[in-house]
Amino acid sequence: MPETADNRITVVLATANRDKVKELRPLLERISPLFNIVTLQELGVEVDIEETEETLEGNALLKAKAIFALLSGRFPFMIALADDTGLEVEALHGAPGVYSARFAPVADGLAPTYQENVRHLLHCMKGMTNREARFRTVVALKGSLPSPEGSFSIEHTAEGVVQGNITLEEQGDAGFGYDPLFLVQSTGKTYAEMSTTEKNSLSHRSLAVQQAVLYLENVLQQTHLLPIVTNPHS
Ligand code: ITT
Repeated sequence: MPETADNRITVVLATANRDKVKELRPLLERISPLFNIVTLQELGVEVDIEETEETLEGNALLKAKAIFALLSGRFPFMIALADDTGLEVEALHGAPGVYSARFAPVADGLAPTYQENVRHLLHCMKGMTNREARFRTVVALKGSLPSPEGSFSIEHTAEGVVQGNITLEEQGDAGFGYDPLFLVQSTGKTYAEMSTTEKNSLSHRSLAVQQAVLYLENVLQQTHLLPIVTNPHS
């Protein structure tokens, strides 16, 4: 079979967000014997993909497809893995949702900072007693894998959801984005009061990644690739 330098198939993390990468890496550790996980930064790629779809699924696929189209020529086989995440607040009818990165109003051409989005959310929810919310991640995979006959394509999405409540003020300074405002019902802590390991043990992102990993393992098993990939000498 065609091989990458170390015989593993390349998985490119199709995100420009380094905070996501910090969480994704340990979540993908389990498949690292099979796949070489690389970031856009490590590949020297700087790209701004405009998120033009109106759903997390749509934008996750859009990002995975764009990175696959850009980079698949560099590798015999590769998978682009994208993550689109939204915080959906019940009393705000699902906002900021797919617009979570662009929630606070800022001047044209600028992107709001995490802090500006957090303050804007607190402002929008002033006086609201219903503070129920959920974090939702859609992970999209777009790639080509080796098969005994040559290659085949994959395109898949997986979702992870966690229910919580929006706090009245920021709590904790770990994590990123809306983490200081998102209280996970089952723990009594915000994500920002958790270590990366603890957040990864229960987060929306980890649930989506687990589903995506299961899908990949199934595909490899069904196509009898698992032994080929794991044993480069076979
Ligand atoms: P990429 O598209 O390059 O992956 P992004 O930051 O634009 O990066 P999203 O559109 O998926 O990614 O994220 C929307 C925003 O939601 C993000 O900028 C954060 O403010 C917030 N966010 C995403 N995941 C989060 C998490 O686990 N905890 C807290 N906030 C998060």
